[in-house]
Amino acid sequence: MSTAGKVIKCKAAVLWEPHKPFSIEDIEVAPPKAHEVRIKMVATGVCRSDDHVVSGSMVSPFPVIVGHEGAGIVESVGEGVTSVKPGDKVIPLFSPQCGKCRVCKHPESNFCTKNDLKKPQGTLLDGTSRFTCKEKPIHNFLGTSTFSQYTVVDEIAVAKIDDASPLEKVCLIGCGFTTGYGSAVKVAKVTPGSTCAVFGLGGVGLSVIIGCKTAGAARIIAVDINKDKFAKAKQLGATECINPQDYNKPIEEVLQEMTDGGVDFSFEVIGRLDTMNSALVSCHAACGVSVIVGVPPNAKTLPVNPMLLLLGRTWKGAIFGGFKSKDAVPKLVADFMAKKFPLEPLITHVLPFEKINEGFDLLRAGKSIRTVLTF
Ligand code: COD
Ligand code: ZN
Ligand code: ZN
Repeated sequence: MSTAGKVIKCKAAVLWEPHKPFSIEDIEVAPPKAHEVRIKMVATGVCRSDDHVVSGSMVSPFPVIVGHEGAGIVESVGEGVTSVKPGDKVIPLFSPQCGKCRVCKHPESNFCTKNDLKKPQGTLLDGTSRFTCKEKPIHNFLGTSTFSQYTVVDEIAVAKIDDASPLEKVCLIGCGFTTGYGSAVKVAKVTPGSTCAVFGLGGVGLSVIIGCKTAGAARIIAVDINKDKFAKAKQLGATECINPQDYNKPIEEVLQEMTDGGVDFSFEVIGRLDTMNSALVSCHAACGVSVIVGVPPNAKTLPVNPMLLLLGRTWKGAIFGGFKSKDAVPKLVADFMAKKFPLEPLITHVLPFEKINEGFDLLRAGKSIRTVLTF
């Protein structure tokens, strides 16, 4: 029997307040309104930003259903939806693409003004949410809320992908993989034969390495204080791995000496101010490009000597790997299907959705690269 147009009762992981575990609840999901899409989730990754909501370091209205790295199948669509139809495989987009705002019309930029990331309202574009639980409205998260058996998203925040794609893998294209990979191929525009340094070898840093390798970098120097991360980094394309704790001088000096004055491209994928500075200084003073990928601590700033930029360095950053999401996600899935890059090495754990708290324990203990929850 079709569920279109009806309220769907299902399970979701609700966060009632910060610092508490996820609570699996029976919720109601209202039908999609005009220009909205209701999705049956099939798989979702566990990303650090979801945990930032739990810990309170990312501001979001409560109660909330988080999760933003998912993949699923369209259950029904609201009036006026043309880009997807029931039965389509899709990836929700936490960074949407309205196609009409100044940013969407800019040839290079991607951070659409219709995002719910900069000043989170916890709603869809119309200012409301489709979730209720125990008669209370439950907030959305980044317009995606993938920790639910069903979710509703705006049409500008969903991309149709290849019918044959394995959703329990390509869900990573919804956040972590794309953030890292795009930082190399789209934001830095890594060139063939170049030398790169990647600071931080979590799931996002490893995805930067995949991007550098795909772009044809000749040397990829992986930097981490945890040497247990080196084996996987090498497997994915790192040519050298270094631990700053093994040297009695700053790591930027080590990198400058190793690379005739500095690397061509450096990436900070940790989210620390000191390593953002090290990454900047380790790229060549006249022709280096340094990309900030990690999110810095709330409201913290970094003093910078302008001379670091005056000689010709470029310092930049981007959300979602600089990709215009609705255009790029189907292409990235097609590239994965064509074996242009792997996702499997990033997935260390697969758990049933009900074990979501276990997935977050693995993340907090540093035991997982990516955990995928399946519905
Ligand atoms: N020097 C070198 N390495 C270090 C240091 C240090 N001082 N401190 C920590 N590290 C290493 C750790 O050992 C670890 O291996 C790595 O850095 C960090 O890895 P993870 O697993 O903690 O992190 P990731 O890869 O999952 O993600 C980290 C980001 C910083 C990139 C994270 O903030 C993020 O996901 N940013 C995405 C930005 C974004 O677009 N957000 C919007 C939606 S998510
Ligand atoms: Zn994320
Ligand atoms: Zn836009």
